[in-house]
Amino acid sequence: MGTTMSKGFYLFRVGRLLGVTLFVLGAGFGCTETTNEGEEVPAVEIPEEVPAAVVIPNVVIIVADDLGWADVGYHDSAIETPYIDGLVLEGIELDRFYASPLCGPTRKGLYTGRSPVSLGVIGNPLPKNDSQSVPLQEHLISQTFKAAGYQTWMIGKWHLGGSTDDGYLPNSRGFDHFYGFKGASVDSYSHTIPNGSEDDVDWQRNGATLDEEGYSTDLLTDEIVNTLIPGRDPEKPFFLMVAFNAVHTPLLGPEDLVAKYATVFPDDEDRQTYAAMAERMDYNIGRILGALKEADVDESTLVFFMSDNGGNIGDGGASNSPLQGSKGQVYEGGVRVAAGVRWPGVLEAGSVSYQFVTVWDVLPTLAGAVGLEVQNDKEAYPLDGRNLWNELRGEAPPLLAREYLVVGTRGDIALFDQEWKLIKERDRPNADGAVTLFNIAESPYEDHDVAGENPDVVSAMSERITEITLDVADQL
Ligand SMILES: [Ca+2]
Repeated sequence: MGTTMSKGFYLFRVGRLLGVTLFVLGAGFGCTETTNEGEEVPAVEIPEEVPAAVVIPNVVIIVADDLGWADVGYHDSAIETPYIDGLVLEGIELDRFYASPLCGPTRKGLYTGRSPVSLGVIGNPLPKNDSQSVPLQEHLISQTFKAAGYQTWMIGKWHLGGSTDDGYLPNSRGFDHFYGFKGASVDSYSHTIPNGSEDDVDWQRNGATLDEEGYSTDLLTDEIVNTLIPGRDPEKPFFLMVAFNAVHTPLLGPEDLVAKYATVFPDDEDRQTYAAMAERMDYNIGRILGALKEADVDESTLVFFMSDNGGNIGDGGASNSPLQGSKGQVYEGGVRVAAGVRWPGVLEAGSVSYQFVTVWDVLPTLAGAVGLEVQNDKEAYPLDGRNLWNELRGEAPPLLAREYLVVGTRGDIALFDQEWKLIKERDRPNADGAVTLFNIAESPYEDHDVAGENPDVVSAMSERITEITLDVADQL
């Protein structure tokens, strides 16, 4: 089922594009106002009924950490996630959204629109040096929005680097405000790095380490709903990145919710706590959506939701059923994740897109949705992602997958191309070099290997893997 635009979209779009253009031009003359000044431009009429408040839309990206495919209510989970369900079902459910199987590589693609291979650093940023960080010459999503006059806020998990050099941290990379932590995960209560001492606090606001009490998911949301949204400059739009540490390990959940899920999953303590973390995250997503409504910007705010990788079904308490595999693996359970986009003033509720979308596409797609051009150096650092806004809305026919390559923790690689998914397993006992091929739309649970029937496809895609990964072969 395709999505149609609401009646006001065309008028809205004219006003919005004009507003952005005016701002960029005005900035060169020291002008800081972004209000609707359409009448001053010849040959374009801005109807009076277009409210100034929606001229330039806000953009909010919410990233869950390690949330399993099967762990959202709209995928029939016993874990209650009414606000995530509402967010997705009130807009477009992205049924075939693909991330990397690991936190760091997904975030690299999300922020740059480029593949980790193109960045030249394919792994997780490291805690003791910056060798796997996003290189400083790369353009980030925050910089595109900042250049267009947006207020830019980063809340939660960074994990793009900065363990030794603050130049890699959000405040140096296009964000006006950063509240959260720079590493891979934190203890939800002590805000220290997992298994660290009490001195290993990774919790800060704009560079100043904080000693705070509270549950991290609640604290991150407090910053948004109590400070940022009410205290914003209403004359400017905002770009908000919210990256929760939930539901990543260490598993620590609010006691009342852990007790609730002890009756739902009586034989699995990890899952009880994981479910409690998930529901608490969902509750806080509801608080963010409520704050948008309270501020009367609900209809002028695009909200995009995704998990950064599949659920950790080992010691992480997650479920990806019926998809195969786990976080860290290149099987569907590691990379195909829950996602959706909501924009009440523009998108009609209740559609599902089966377009193949990758995390690399988020930057060009969301920028395109609000009429911005990505400000990257297109010759030196071209995007791997592309703007799929029309495809998602059903206004253009779906496109098959382009080449999309993901790398798992054990060096396994999957390459998507058109209808195919080739998996090359490495460094695994009894599986070294094993190759499987799936028509991934026909075999979404990876239970029908057709490698033997398609030797030419296997050969060609195997060669492409070697070519694509040539420059990073030493990191595999
Ligand atoms: Ca993750």
